[in-house]
Amino acid sequence: MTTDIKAALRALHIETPSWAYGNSGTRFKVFAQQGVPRDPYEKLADAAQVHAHTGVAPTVALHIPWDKVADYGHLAAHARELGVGIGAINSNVFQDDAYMLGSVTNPDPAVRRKALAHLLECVDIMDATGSATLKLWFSDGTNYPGQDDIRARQDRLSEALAAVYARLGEDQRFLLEYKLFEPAFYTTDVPDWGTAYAHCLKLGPKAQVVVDTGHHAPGVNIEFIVAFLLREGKLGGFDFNSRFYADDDLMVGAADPFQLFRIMYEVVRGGGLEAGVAFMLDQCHNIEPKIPGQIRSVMNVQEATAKALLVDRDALAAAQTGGDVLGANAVLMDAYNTDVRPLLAELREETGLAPDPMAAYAKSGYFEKIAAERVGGTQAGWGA
Ligand code: RM4
Ligand code: MN
Repeated sequence: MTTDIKAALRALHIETPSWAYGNSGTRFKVFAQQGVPRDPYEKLADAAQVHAHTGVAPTVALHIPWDKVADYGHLAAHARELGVGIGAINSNVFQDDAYMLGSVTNPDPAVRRKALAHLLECVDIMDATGSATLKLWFSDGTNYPGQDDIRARQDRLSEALAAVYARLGEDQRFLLEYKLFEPAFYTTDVPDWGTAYAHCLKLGPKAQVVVDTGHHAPGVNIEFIVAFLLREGKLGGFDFNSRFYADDDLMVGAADPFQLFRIMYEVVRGGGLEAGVAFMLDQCHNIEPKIPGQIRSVMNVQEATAKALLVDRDALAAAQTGGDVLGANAVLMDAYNTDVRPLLAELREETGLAPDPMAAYAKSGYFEKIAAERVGGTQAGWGA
């Protein structure tokens, strides 16, 4: 039993986002931190630290154009030298002046062409870096009733998605991300999993849905969405983070570790650990140090997964079939209430890692090194 759980935990890969290593903040203030990377190469070096101490974060998601470089093949080779690989390529059609009224759903065909050209360029970058995954998130929507034709915007979206889909290679896929609101306040063109699912279903197997845990209304049962999408073969991945109010981008498992456990239980239950689901973090560390913030987040996902793997599935099934409501609930809660930290410490030691990644990073001297070395230049942040 423990051997199986350990094997599953060793196989679990959590992808960190390049943008988590740069400065970020709110619309009120971005607080600069010491030692922050000045370019994508330095972001990869920081991500490699997270992998070095946790052993389960071997890939890094890029965001284009924040991670624009002259030679993507060179960047991928640099990543390999650091012991990590390039993960999902995140497109960005939300920061150009042209996109004020939308990108792929903009009423102006010239803007739509510009947005599509960027998405196709992202597939070129996938080719150059060996990435198999394109992540599409659109900030498109409207602020006022009557502002644009809701239905026509779906047609435009559908057309753009079909063009991107047609450009994908054999082993490439795209993940369509939904978000309830923000920056659009009245309608959003991909507001929920149902909209994303419908578009992906029409396109085929290389189009899947990505669940950003911060992109729902309060109280939405995310594990239900996960169970449903997995059952349909349409759960492409996660953008993990946690929220108290809106799209807070706080550390996954910090606000609601029980929700994370419930989500990971449905992943385990639905065979998601073996189904190529991408477990990505989409977070910003505004007030906490960034590398430890990522290490803590990776550990939180690991802990929730370990607890999910501990659920006694036979006992649960027996209680469920027997209509034993309290018994079934108790099986789940027993797993959730188990302290899995000793198991994870043991697992790390078995693979030659320190048992406590947070302490190991703090002792490594890496932060002192980057704080001293990374002086001058422009720190990376949103838009760079
Ligand atoms: C969006 C969405 C995307 C992420 C950007 C930075 O809200 O979550 O996944 O790439 O933010
Ligand atoms: Mn996201």
